[in-house]
Amino acid sequence: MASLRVLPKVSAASSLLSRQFAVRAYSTAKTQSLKERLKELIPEKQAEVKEVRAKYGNKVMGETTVDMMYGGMRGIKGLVWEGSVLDAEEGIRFRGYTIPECQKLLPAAEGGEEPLPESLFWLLVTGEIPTAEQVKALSADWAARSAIPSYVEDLLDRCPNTLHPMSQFSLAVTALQHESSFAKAYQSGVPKTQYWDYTFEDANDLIAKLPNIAARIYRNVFKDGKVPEIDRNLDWGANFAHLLGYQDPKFVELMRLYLTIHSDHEGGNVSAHATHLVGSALSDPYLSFAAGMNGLAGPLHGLANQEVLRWTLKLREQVGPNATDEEIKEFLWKTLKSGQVVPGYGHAVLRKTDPRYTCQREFALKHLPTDPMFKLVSQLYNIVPGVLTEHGKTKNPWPNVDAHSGVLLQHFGFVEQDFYTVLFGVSRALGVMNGLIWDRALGLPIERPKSFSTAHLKKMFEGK
Ligand code: CMX
Repeated sequence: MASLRVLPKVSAASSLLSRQFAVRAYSTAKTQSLKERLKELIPEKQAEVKEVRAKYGNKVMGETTVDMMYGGMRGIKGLVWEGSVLDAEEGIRFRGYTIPECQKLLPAAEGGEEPLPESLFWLLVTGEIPTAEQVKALSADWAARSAIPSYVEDLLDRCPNTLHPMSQFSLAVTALQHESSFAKAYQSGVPKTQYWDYTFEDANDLIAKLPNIAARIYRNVFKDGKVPEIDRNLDWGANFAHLLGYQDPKFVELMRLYLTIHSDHEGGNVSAHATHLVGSALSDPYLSFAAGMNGLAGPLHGLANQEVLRWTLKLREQVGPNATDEEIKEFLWKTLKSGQVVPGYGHAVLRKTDPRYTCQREFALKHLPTDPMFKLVSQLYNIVPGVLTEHGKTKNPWPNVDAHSGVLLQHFGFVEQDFYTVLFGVSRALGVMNGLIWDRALGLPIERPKSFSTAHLKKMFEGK
């Protein structure tokens, strides 16, 4: 496999053409597994990071103001995240690739068009576009790892149906910690240089098991409690759709797209940062992911996707199915004047329409252009930014990923809004598990930023 080392490096700056060359060149290593490839990449990356630290270690990245300290650390540059970078104007790039580029270059299922989430995971981990064969092998690997222990099944079966699906999800993942290879290896005293290996195993086990956990919650809370078997010949997204009870090939494609685009949004968002932070204490990947999911369950983050559909249905109920723009504006002002946020709009980093929104809109235009709720969401897209701008508070009046996802799901009969954030969580595992694998491969230390009290700040600056 030595020939692989001459492959061109894929970076945010490299052109689409060189990426296409990378795709062709890389296909010579068709049979190499993700772990084998990662094992080759780790020493290269370690050397690269060593060089970057030696050359630029004392460069200043920006200044921290007192406002930033009180303001959610917004804009403070304090994290390294290999999988993706978010540009305020353009949106997310996964290892340098935009969402449309991923849709074009990443392998799809046979007869499908949307990227397979497994292929996105490969890209996140390696920075390289996998071959169809490599993705197939990864799908088979995840299917083989997918079974969940009976104590996790029992735990979920005992949860009251009134316990929010995200709480059940977090509970099940925490319990699954019992299986952690990393925790066992740490206890047995494996050297730090091997941490990435056990983290990789846990990450893949966890990702593989999430469809079974999530589907069990869905079936218990909303259906008959019976979860079908994983089909070893199917990809991760198709299996997940089937476990949930949806066979329509268009829904399966939607699931693949959904699981791809919700995966990663650089390192500072609550779910990614929480996973990274907890992982930095060498808590194993299960405990770290559960922490991230508890953050995703907040209404300003992932829970917004359930809030959007709930709010949109309330809007339709109050103003009727064929509301005029004026009636919608009136409803929007009512929401804002009551002190609530308009869910699905605004973002801490983005200052334009989220490309994750745009690609879901394109899916809708292609597959459900006449759906009445999609028409309403489109009408909102034309109205909300103007109202939020007039309201004058939000720095970004444009829609984010959550403004669109619910309307696609409800079209296929998936109307149980309280479950939507679990779907987001299953996808987010791809991004944050990649983050943890690289954290351990690069030997990153425990996270410990400095804090001050208000009294101390006053003392520092009074009279200056
Ligand atoms: N509706 C009404 N007010 C909004 C708003 C919205 N959609 N978005 C922001 N604002 C308000 C904020 O609440 C804040 O008000 P206060 O000064 O009274 O506290 C003000 O505008 C400034 O906020 P901001 O700097 O523009 O936004 P933040 O970085 O603080 O917050 C976010 C970002 C996403 C939490 C916020 O835009 C929001 O609450 N949006 C609605 C919820 C949502 O869709 N969340 C999902 C985000 C994507 C995800 O993580 O999944």
